Amino acid sequence: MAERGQTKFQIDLRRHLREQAVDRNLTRLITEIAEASKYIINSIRTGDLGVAGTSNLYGEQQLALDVLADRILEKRLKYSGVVASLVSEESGDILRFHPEQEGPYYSVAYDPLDGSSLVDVNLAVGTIVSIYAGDNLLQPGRQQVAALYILYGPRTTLMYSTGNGVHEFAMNQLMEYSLVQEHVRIDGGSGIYSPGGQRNLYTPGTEAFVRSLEERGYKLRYSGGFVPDINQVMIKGKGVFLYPHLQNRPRGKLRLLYELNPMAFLVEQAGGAASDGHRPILDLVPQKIDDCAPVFIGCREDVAAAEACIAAQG
Ligand code: FDP
Repeated sequence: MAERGQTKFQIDLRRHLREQAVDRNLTRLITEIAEASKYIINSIRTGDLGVAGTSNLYGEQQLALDVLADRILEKRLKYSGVVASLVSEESGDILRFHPEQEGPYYSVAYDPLDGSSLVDVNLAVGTIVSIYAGDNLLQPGRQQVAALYILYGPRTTLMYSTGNGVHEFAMNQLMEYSLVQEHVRIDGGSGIYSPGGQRNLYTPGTEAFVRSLEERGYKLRYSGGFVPDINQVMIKGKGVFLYPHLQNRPRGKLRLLYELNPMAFLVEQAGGAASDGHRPILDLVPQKIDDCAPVFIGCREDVAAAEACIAAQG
């Protein structure tokens, strides 16, 4: 098993998927996404940072980069021959295809460029992907067969799971993803917290939870980007991220299909937990592709403490 720091640069993503006995079509799908990310990185590094003049299904103004990243991924997925349906946070339309490859086929929900408001200030952003077998995208997250995110930071890293732990890769000088660490674990205890949303709009339960963390000396570590913030929990192996229900936004902000389900799958696979304050995120049954939910995600103890505060005070 590769440990962080003992980088096994000889193991690339495709080989790792093969060694994990991941089926050929799912391997193809994941490696197509990894290929697409190379073009997304290039766009982030050199592309237009301005607005596109369009808005997404949440009414948020789209950046030219949001639109471009979306197109890059859509094209790759469409021509992979193994995708039956896909939906992007940016377009909001379910696209259906006839998979041409023999064997199992998949459905994909993705956020091509999460953290758009960080692009102009040059902070880390990411791509998040959720994968189901078959063609139904409106399933509880527990039915996912794979999830991954790519973090475009000073380095580009990729974290994936096909249900057998979480594995971290880093892009090398040849622009290939090389294994850094297998079986990433969130078991380093607590100590850091990343609180999303406006504090003055927290409900009494969330406020009590955050106050209890502060009283115990937790350090605030919040970037404002969901991918880097979750990656911090993964790599440090500890801590909790929250974007709770707010007094004026009872469903929170983050999207179940594109953001919460894939991250909850990865975090659970790493031994952590993800809750909407009452139940596991992965058990929520989506009604619509644009459903949102509150989230408390990270080390098990902190998520359980959040649930207890919300049960007591709302
Ligand atoms: P962004 O709006 O910049 O795209 O869901 C997107 C997201 O960023 C997350 O990456 C981040 O955690 C959250 O929204 C930040 O939301 P606020 O702007 O409400 O703080």
